[in-house]
Amino acid sequence: MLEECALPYVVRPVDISKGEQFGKQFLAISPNNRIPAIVDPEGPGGRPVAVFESGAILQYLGRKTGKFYPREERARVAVEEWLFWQMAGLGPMAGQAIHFRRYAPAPIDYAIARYSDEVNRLFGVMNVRLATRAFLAGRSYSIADIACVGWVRMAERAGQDLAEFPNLERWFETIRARPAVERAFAIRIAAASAVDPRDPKVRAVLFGQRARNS
Ligand SMILES: N[C@@H](CCC(=O)N[C@@H](CS)C(=O)NCC(=O)O)C(=O)O
Repeated sequence: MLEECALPYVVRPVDISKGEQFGKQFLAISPNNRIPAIVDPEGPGGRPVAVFESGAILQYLGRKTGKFYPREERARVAVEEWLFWQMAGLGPMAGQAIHFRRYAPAPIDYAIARYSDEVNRLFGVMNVRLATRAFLAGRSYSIADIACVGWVRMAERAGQDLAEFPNLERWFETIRARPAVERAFAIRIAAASAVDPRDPKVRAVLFGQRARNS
């Protein structure tokens, strides 16, 4: 979204494998100890604003720039349906599918099937939707597509073959070819590529998290 809107930005990596997401400074920005989060130094009223949760970030940037988030109510509600559909469905389910397929200490067939099937179903929902529309919310590319594309890119890891979903595949290829998306996909963050969720030290930070009361 930052690339699409040609907004100036600086990437500040948070190494979640080392527990940097629990740092006081980061928690003040993102109290759920998750990336992504942004700080806009020129927020509302000219004062800085911090935003966490990718859907909220996309809506914020869409409102700020007037891009990829239509103002007209009928168009906006369609964008929001698919944005929330990702936040509540595709993102969490694909995340679990990848976890149980790649990171569980021992394979649990039931969990692998449950989450892989659900991603398969969700891909099917997109595939049907995209049979008659160029993009998820309709004719125009929007923050809903931006929210979903990263997960479709991980199809294989989530146990899916895009060839099974021709409309979704066409949508993915169209979006992937956008120069801003190419630039964004090309960003390599050294810390992120070094994360190995099989490393016991990393596992101790990332998995089995329970409530922290301060
Ligand atoms: N619903 C959140 C999900 C964010 C999320 O799960 N981020 C993961 C990395 S992809 C994270 O920061 N994990 C850190 C941790 O588990 O401590 C969003 O869309 O922003």
